[in-house]
Amino acid sequence: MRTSFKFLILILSTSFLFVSCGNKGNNSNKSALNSSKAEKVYVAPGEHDSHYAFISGGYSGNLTVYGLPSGRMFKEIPVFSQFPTTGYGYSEETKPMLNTSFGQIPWDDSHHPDISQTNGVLDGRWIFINGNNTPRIARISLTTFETEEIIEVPNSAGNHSSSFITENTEYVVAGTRFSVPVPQVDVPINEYKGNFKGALSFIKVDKETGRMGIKFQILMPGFNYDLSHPGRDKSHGWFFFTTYNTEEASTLLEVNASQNDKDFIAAINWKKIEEYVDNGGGTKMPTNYAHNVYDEHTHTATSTMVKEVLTVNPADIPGAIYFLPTPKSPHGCDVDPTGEYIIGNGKLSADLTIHSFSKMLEAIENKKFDGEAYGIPILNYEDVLAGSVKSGGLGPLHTEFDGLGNAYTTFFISSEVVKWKIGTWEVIDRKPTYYSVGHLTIPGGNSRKPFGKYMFAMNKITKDRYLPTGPELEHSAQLYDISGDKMELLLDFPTHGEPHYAAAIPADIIKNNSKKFYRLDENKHPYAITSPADAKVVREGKDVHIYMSMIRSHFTPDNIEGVKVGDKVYFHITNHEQDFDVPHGFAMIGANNSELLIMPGQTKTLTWYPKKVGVWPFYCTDFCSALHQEMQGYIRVSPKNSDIKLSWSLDGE
Ligand SMILES: [Cu+2]
Repeated sequence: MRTSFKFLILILSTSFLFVSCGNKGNNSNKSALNSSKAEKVYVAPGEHDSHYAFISGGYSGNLTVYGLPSGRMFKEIPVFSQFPTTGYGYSEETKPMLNTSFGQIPWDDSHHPDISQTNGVLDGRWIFINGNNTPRIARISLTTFETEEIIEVPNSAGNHSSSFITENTEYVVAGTRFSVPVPQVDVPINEYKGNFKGALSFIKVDKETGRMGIKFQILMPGFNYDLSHPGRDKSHGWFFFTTYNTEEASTLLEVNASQNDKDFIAAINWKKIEEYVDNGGGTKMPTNYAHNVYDEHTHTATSTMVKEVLTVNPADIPGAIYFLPTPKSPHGCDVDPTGEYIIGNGKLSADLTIHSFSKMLEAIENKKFDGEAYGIPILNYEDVLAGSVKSGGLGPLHTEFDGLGNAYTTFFISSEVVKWKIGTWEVIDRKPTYYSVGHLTIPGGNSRKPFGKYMFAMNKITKDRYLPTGPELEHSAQLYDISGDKMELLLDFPTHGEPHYAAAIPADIIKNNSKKFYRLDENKHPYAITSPADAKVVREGKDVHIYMSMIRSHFTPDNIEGVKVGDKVYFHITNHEQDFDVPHGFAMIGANNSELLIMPGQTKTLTWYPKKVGVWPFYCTDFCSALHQEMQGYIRVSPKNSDIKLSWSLDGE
């Protein structure tokens, strides 16, 4: 009685709280409880979100899929990190995906996803993302939502100005943040100046298959290449990179790399360099990097070491590269949908600098230069300046566009998003974020055709936005409706890892192409079996290969005898279901790696070392039917020197 009375009081006081907050007006963030905002993000049971958002996982090394406007998390796609949930990076088939010239690297720091494009419009075929720490670029299929390819990037370090895509997906670019000796050599660090190089890699993407290959690397002066953006429309054929540390300092960078009032945006005419390379230009340099490809039909990845890379010295291609002076250590580098404006955000500046592409071409035409750096002409700041946004904010980072002539820029230090008008540079609106915003994303907002409607900001710090979970809180994204003149905050939702950039796309472009299961008649895995009747166990010396089938709710074979301590047992498991959303799991007691999650029609292999004599169970980890608990079997492990014959039971025997 007493308890229910307390409960009633609680309900009354809570509803009072809600009402009073709602009445407080717009200056309180509690106004997000306002019912019209709730309706804008509410996706009723059984209904689908209108957009996909692919948010980088930062130090998770992965990419996470969310729905908009609900903010619901749908899937974590393992990319550069082992993922025990599915066995990615643990199964024999996926281990080669994480191979590099440094050996197996089970982790990375993933930053900037970008969706493939045709004619500057998101086409939803693939999404690319960079590994920042051990430089790599991955390609993920937006049919299977699986990582299909990872290419290591040699001569690079802190692969940060990546992975951005030209408007017909001709190239995905991978620019180094840290300059390093190229090729690597043991050298005193104080000999940095003039000796270190910044490699900007142009990775060609095959039109049909998406297969990647490094076409050329431009060996730029030893600055730090922070972010980049391809030209669009009229500036298609060019790529723009922000630089900092044009001082080429090698110590106390937080002071010494901020000495120059202006660093540069490097403008690179990649079509001109491509032509030079196609005509035999460039120098082949010996190197060693991994190229890992996952085959959807063998369900298996292979890793190949590549021994050579084509390098290009900017001095050999006059007229291909120019420097645009840009104030105060620019971070973000963004190009508007028309391709005319290149926005450099000086992270130590309050204002945004907007360069004009046509003014740049004119200055180049008239050879109006203000000196050069390592043979690369520097243009006059005033000659290329289109305007600047006097924002009054602090720490501008990144800009996206709504396709209606407006731009949106994040300000890290003052924690806000500022909306401004392209051409007049006037600030139209500003909204706070909670707290310390990094990137922001508008679906298609970095392409020729933004889809508008939503913008979401990705915050570095979450503080009081959710129930506390100890010292670590998930980072946060905040969703805004941008369909009106003023931005409207609709929703907070947590994101996994540290979200850097994100890509978002209307769901209609990809949802109908999403694969529902792998066809068994296309399964070319060398250890696949076509039906449970083909299940068998084969001994090859100390290796025992189990050709296993799984189908609701049974493993075939299920009771295996004749395995000995010191053997190496391979479970090659084919999921024989041909039905949407029916994976099975596999876990073996004492396995040193992971479990497996095997999709319908797929084959995966788990390696197990029997270490102890006895009878040991394995079971299905993914609840698959009412008799899921019965989906189980045993392996009998006998002493090393025993002579028990291999035997097993098949379906119904
Ligand atoms: Cu099962």
